[in-house]
Amino acid sequence: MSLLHEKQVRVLKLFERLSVAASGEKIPADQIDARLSTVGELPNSAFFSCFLPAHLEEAKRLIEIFYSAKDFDDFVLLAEQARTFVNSTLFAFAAEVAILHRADSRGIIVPPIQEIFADRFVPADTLIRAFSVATTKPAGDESDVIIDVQETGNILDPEYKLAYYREDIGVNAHHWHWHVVYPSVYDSKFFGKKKDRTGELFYYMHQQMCASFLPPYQKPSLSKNTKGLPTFNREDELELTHCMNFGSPGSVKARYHHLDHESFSYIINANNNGSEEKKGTVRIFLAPKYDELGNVISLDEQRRLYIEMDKFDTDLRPGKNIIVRSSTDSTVTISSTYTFKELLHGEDLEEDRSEFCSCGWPQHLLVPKGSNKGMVFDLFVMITDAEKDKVPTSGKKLCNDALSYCGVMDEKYPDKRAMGYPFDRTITAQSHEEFITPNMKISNITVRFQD
Ligand SMILES: [Cu+2]
Repeated sequence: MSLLHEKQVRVLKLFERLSVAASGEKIPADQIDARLSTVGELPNSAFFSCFLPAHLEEAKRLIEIFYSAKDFDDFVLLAEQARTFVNSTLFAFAAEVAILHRADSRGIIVPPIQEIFADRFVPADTLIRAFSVATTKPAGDESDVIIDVQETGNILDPEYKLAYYREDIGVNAHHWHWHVVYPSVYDSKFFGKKKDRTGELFYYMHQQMCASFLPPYQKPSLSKNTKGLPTFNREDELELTHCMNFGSPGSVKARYHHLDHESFSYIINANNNGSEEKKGTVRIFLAPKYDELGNVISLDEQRRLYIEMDKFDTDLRPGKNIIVRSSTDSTVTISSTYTFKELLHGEDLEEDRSEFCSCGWPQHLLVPKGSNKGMVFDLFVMITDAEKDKVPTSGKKLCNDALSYCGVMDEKYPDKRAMGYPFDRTITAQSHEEFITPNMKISNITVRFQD
């Protein structure tokens, strides 16, 4: 086992069955490290919230205690003690921030929050059924237990229409992780490092999360439009045994569904009218074309609904260029996520992984749900001069997987333009024709949800 793998396994142990760690055996008070004397105020039964100043203050203290630990062993020692008496969510938050920011933890991947706190992502009745199946298995039966998550909610409740999105495990895990990468209690003086454009990124990432909702009622449909993009529900499984002890040697999993789409490619025809090769920044956005009554949404209103799909640089030869870009290469989505089990095996460990490597929008939610009849979207593409968009970089090729929502480690945000450009400002143009310049193009795409 490499040193990094060894560290990875020690970190995973800190999160194993964390929900119940604070209700286990107590360490005698006189044996608790004195540095931890200022934490442990919030009871484990309380809901930790980043919106409550007292909670945040305690989290900040714990982050700084963990970050100040003199070496990795010292950090693990402090964390092993803290997890037994600190509120478990507060602990997870502080420990993750410390791990993702400590130099001696570089390369370690924190386990997925949905496995750490599976009990917060899966309804209680599913967990109870899992218990009853796992504990009544015949002796010697080591097969996996898989329990279907029953849909909660009610179609008569209008809120239910958005449950697929608001309760999506990937969205919530992303949101948690983003706040670990950009903790609101981050004090650049204390950490000795500034993060670039965090306020703007905070606003932009959250605005994009909200814009991804997609009006559930949609009247008009162009049924003859063949340029359709199908979305559908895909089955997935969540391992529960790292959160709870089911008394069974095998896996115990909850089976659930989430929105997904087929991967696709953009094919963009671009003309370089100059006589020299140029670098262009391709910016791709998507927004609904009609409101719930079937009226075309005005451009200035629509601009707030545009979600960023991708942004990348490309070389443009003089004359005609055909740019082909796969949806899986998107710079808003994360390319790989790991389960607890994969991390235990030491999968994909790399010394130069940073907190930014594990941040990004879930790939399965890149495309909005659309509707059964087919919902029409405007797909907007713009190419700008990459020389003018460029920000100075160190040239180090670190993680830049989901740079649009997560930024790049130790570097400036990799685009000189405002986030969301060109939809970051009021648009006075009344029509697409008036708005569009030769470096832009809008096409219609129909997104059809297949039940
Ligand atoms: Cu948030």
